[in-house]
Amino acid sequence: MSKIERVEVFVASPGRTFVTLRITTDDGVTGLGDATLNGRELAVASYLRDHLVPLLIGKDPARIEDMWQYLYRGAYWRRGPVTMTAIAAVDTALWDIKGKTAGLPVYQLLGGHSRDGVLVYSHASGTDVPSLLDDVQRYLELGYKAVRAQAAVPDVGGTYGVRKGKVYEPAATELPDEQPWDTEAYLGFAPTYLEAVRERFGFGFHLLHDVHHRLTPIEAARFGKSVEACRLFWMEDPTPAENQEAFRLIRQHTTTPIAVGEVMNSIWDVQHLITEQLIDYVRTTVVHAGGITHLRRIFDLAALYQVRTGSHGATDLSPVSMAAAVHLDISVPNFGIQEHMGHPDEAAEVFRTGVTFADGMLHPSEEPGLGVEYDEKAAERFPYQQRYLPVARRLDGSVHDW
Ligand code: EZ4
Ligand code: CO
Repeated sequence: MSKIERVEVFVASPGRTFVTLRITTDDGVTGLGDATLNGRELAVASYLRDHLVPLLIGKDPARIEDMWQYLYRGAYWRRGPVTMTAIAAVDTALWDIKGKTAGLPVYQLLGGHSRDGVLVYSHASGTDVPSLLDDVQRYLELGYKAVRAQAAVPDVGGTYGVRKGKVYEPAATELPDEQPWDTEAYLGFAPTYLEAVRERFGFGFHLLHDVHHRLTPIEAARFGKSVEACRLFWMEDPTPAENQEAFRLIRQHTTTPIAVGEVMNSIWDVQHLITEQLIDYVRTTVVHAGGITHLRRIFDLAALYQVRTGSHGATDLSPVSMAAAVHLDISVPNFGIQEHMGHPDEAAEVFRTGVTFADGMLHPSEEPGLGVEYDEKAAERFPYQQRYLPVARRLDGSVHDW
């Protein structure tokens, strides 16, 4: 039996912050896990360094399921983003090790190909409608078969999802940027630019939109109804999902498909959304929902209820997470779509990934394990930088869901 000999936690900011776990066995096999929780990175790094590393040393890296149960049940305290991201990092690293030990890419351990490639969507945005349309055109020319569209609400600003640099990065300031929010202005404007996109480019590609938790259930119902003619692939996070029951009301009013789950961390957080068929796509991820082991459990539950997968894949999910996502996406029967935003250029100096993009799809590496390498020497050139996600305030100054 091989043993876990060394466990390292790296925190670096190559263009943005990533927390990376590396587990090394006594026979020299290494595995990587992503532990990045945007804006709360050091809490997960501490959970790993201070609480999990001592539990891992000397353990059998082959017992992935047992390790998951040990870390989850053994904590006594359950769920939550910090715990589940830390467990995810360990789980992902152990799958990487198992693949390398078996000489197989991780997707082969998960049952092999269920499809030829992983359909992805990218993010088009604009400060106004013409610049959004130019951006949609750019992504279609790059070969994307699915595009998310977001534009800044005129005169209000603060709209979610509008890119400033090369890659959309909401965690861009040392302390939270406080941004204004006006629901009525958004509800009046957003349908008009989604219609403009369909008018200009037609229906030969999938169009998505992220509401980013900003609406009440009845407002979300109104929004979904008002964009039905655009035939969206989905409207994402129309209302905050702590109250899963809230989605029943939205469902009763609109046929616009619904995607939820990027901030959810466990099967229990999405249980009723899935079993009561209140959503169409579940967006939980490897990194924030307990690793490959737990995410596969969520996806299997979803399959029973004709809910498909649509995992989060923003810049704050490292190349390690993205590789793990692609291995899972290519193998599960109920895959829907995968978000794909890419990373700042500096990230490529630290992470070498075998994931490739062609014809609107991602393809996993054929290397054993996840197919990602971490260059810790290069990472030293990018010391940790404190960054927070923004906070939204309504026009009367009260805090809103960002
Ligand atoms: O705001 O990942 O669909 N994608 C998103 C993201 C999230 C960030 C938060 O860290 O909503 O851009
Ligand atoms: Co989102």
